[in-house]
Amino acid sequence: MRLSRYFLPVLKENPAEAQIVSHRYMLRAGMIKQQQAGIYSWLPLGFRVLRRIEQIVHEEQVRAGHIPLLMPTLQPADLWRESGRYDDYGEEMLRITDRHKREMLYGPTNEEMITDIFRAHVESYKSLPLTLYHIQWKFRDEVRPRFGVMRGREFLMKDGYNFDIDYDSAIHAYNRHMVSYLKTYERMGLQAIPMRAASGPIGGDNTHEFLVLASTGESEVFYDSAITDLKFGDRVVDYDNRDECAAIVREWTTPYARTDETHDVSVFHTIPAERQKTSRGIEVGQIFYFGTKYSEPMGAVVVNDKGERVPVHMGSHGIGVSRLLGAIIEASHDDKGIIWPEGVTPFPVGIVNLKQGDGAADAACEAIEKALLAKGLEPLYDDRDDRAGAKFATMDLIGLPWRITVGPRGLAAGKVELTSRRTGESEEMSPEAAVARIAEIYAGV
Ligand code: 5CA
Repeated sequence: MRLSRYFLPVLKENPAEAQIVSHRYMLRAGMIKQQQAGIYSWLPLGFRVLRRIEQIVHEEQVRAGHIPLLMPTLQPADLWRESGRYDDYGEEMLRITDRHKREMLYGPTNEEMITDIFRAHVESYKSLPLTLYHIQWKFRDEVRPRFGVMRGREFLMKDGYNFDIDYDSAIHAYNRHMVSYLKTYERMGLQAIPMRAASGPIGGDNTHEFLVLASTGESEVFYDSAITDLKFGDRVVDYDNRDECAAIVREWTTPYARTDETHDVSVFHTIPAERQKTSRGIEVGQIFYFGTKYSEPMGAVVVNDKGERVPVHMGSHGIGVSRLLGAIIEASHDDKGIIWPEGVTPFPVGIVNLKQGDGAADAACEAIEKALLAKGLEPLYDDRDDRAGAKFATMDLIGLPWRITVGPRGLAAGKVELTSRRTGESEEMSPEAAVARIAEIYAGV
C-alpha cells in the first residue's frame, strides 16, 4: 500500500476526549472515528487490525473443533421471553419495534438464538458434541461508554456455544475453550490470565474471565505472581483429549487468580507474601458453563443412548474482539505511539523513502515493496514528498513493528536500514537481506 493513496487521517493534537492511551492513539493514528457515544466507524488502519484479530480468533476456534456460522444482529423479543431474560436484561438492551409493531432487539449476546437453532435441527445425542460460534456485532446500552472501543455500546464479539450430552462433556468443552483462548491471546502478543469470576446475567457458577494486566483496566484483580511465568508457547494440543486439556487448565487455574467479585482474602494470604499481587485488569474474554439454564425452558432436548429425552448441557464463551485493540495498545506502546505485536499488526513493515523523487531511492523502495509482496507480505510504503522526521513520526505513531529506511546515501553503499519499533535498534544491510529478514520474522507468526 502506498501511503500517498491510502486513507490515514493522522491527528497532530491529542484529542481532548480521550482519557487513556489506547483511545488517544487509536484516534491519533486514524484508526477509528466516533459516530455517537460508544459507536465507532473503523477507518482503514483500524479495520485492518480488527480483521487480523478476527482471523486469529477464527483459526484457533476452528483448530479446537468449533464451527463458525453467522446469526443476525436483530433478534425477536419473543425468543428472550422464553428464557425469561427479556425483562431481566433491563436498560442495557436496545429494544426496537418494526413497522408491524413486532418487538425486536439488537442482540447483546446470543444464547437464546443459538438454542433456537439447535432445537430446530438436533434430536439425538449422536449429533453431539457440538460447538457453534460466530463473530458478530453486539449492542449493550452501557450507562457509561468510555475509553473508546474498550467499553463501547456497539462492539464486536466472538461468542461460541457448546452443546453436550452431560456435565463431563460440557466441562471438556469449557476446558477446550480455555486452552484455545490461552493460545489465541498469546498469538496476539498478550498475556491474558484466566481468573475465577462472577457470571452476571449470562448465568451459571462455573466461569473464568481472561484479564490483561494494565493500570487502566476496569477490574480489580488479585493473583499469585507465579501465574505470570506460565507460557503456552508452541504446544500442539489434541483438543479431543480430555485429560490433556484438563491438565493445561489445571496448570493455569492452580495459582490463585481472581477478580474482586470472587476474591477470598483468607486463601490469598496463604500465598507467599512476595507473590501476592493486586492490579487492574482489562477483561478480554469470559467463558461460562451454565448447564441446562437455557435448554430446559426453551426445550433444547435430545434423545440419549437409553432412549430418554434430556435437556442438553451448555456453556457460552466470549472474546471481546473490538476491545482487544484497546487492550493490546494498553499493553504495548511508548510515548511515540503504538507498538503492534507481529501477530496483529496492520502492515508487517513500513518503508520510508528519505528522498522521494530521487531515482535510485524510488527504484529501491519499489523493488523492496515488490519483493515483499511476492512473499505475501504487504508493506506500507511512505512515498509522500515529506520530511524524514515527519515520516518517522507517522511510522512510530501507527506502530508497525519494523521499518525499512531507504535513502540515497545508504544506497550508494548498497545499504538500507532495518529498524525495530520495539527496541529502536537499527541495522544496515542490503535491500535483499532486509526483505529476507522480514520474511523470516513473519514465517513464524
Ligand atoms: N454470551 C457470553 C459469552 S459468549 C457473553 O456475552 N459474555 S460477556 O458478557 O462476558 O462478553 C464477552 C466479552 O465481550 C467480554 O469478556 C468483553 O471482552 C467483551 N465486552 C463486553 N462488553 C463490552 C463492551 N461494552 N465493549 C467492548 N467489549 C465488551
